[in-house]
Amino acid sequence: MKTILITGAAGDVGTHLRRELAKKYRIRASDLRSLKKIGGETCARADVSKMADALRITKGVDAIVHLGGYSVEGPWEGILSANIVGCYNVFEAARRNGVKRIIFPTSNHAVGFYKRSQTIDHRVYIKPDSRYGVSKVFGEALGSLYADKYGMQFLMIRIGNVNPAPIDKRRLSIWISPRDIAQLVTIGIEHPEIKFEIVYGISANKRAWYDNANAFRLGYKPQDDSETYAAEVLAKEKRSDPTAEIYQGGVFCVAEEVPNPAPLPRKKRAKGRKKR
Ligand code: 15L
Repeated sequence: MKTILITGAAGDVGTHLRRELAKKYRIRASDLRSLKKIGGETCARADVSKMADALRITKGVDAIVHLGGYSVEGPWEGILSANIVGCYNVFEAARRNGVKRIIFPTSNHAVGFYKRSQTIDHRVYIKPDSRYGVSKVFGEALGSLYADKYGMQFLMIRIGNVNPAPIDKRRLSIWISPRDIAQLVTIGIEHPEIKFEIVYGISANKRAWYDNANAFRLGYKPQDDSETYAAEVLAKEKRSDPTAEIYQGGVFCVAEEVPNPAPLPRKKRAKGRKKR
């Protein structure tokens, strides 16, 4: 059985994945925050903005799902340390520890300034909609470098929104169910021919604005479609900013800060703010 490190394991996506993958893999769950053990997994508290922590948790694993980081638009200091320094540390620690396979959940916000009227595939030029989106592009670029220069293998999943059900109109286009994201991550761990691939992390949504041909080529067969929830979601939809309505990234295209669903522990947050 393969041992898989999941960073940022206490977050929503991490928690869904740990549940979905618990029977398939030996999971090492890691986070800055304290973790409640799921099944037979092992837990490791770590701050990946410190190289020593990144080296410790990446030792002896077969693959890494690097979810850890700032997951929305917010202050630059937080994004810099969690998503730029943290991402570098995890990829570099993996290289030094001989871990070849990394699944990097990048984001729809790496290309959020494409219009909703457009259908885009994995080859489009990046159009980040936020500092957060830029940090995801950094992860994609770093993965590309480590694939070409060091022969490491990366599946970049530009995730839409992972949730048991879609929560609004924009998410009807970019929603992915927990079992579908688990399927994509499994492809990232198991597919024998991955060197560097970008796919979109969405279910089989009728309203998708991505052409996810690259994921299908790698064997992805999504089980869910947000359309099942469309009537209910649209009935509750509130008006949002007209600019946000035009672009795929929605409110990330106009906001300086989006509420963080996974805030840092208080001590770290205060440190980030002071330097602003
Ligand atoms: C993301 O990249 C975030 O990590 C997640 O929290 C959601 O905000 C999602 O995008 C989204 O666009 O809904």
